Amino acid sequence: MLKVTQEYLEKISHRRSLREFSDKEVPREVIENIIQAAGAAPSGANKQPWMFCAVSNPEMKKKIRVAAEKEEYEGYHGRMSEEWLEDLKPFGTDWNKPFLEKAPWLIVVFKQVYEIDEMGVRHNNYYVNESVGLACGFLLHAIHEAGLVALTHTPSPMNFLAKELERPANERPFLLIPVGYPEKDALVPNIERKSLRQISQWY
Ligand code: IYR
Repeated sequence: MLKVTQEYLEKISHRRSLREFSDKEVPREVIENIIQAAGAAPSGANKQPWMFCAVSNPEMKKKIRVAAEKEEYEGYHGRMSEEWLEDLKPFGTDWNKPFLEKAPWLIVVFKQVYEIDEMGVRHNNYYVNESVGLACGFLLHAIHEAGLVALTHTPSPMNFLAKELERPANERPFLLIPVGYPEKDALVPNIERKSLRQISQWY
C-alpha cells in the first residue's frame, strides 16, 4: 500500500495544466474512454448530472475560440479586478486563446441543474457542482494517465458555449477543457504546490 501510494503521488505530482498544445491528433476512442472514466465519479443520488461535449470539428472550435476571446477581451480590459489581474501575472495569460483551435479536442463539460425525463417531467439533481467537479477530477486524471495534457479553462461568462453547442435548458457550462499533446518545448509556469503540513490538520 505504501509503495503504491508513493508511486501514485509521484505520478500525479507531475500533472500540470498546459496552454501550449500541439495539433497532433488524438484518436476518438481515447477520448471516449477518458469520458467514460469521468462518468465513473460519484454523484448526488447517483444522478450523474453531467454532459461531456467532445469537439474536434475545426469550424466549431473556431466558433468557440472567437466567442471565448470576445468575452476574455472584455475580462482583461475592465471586468477583472486589479487584484485578479495581479494574481494571474505569474501565468502570463491574456485574452488570446489559440489553444481553443489548436488542441485536437475540446471537452466542454456541462452540469445538469435538473433532469427532464422522456415524458417531459422535471426531476431534481443534488450536489450538482460537487458531482461535476469530481467527474472533472476523474477526467483530468484519465487524461494524465493517457500521457496527454489539458487545461481547465473557464472563459467568463461562458453561456456562449450552451448557445454554440445547442444545449438544452437544463444544462449550464461548467468547464472548457482542451485536450491533446504538448507543443514541442512547451513551458509551464514555475509554481509550487503547498506542502502536506500546509494542506492538512491531524486530530
Ligand atoms: N478566464 C481567464 C482568466 C483566468 C482566471 C483564472 I482564476 C485562472 O486561473 C486563469 C485565467 C483566462 O482563461 O485567461
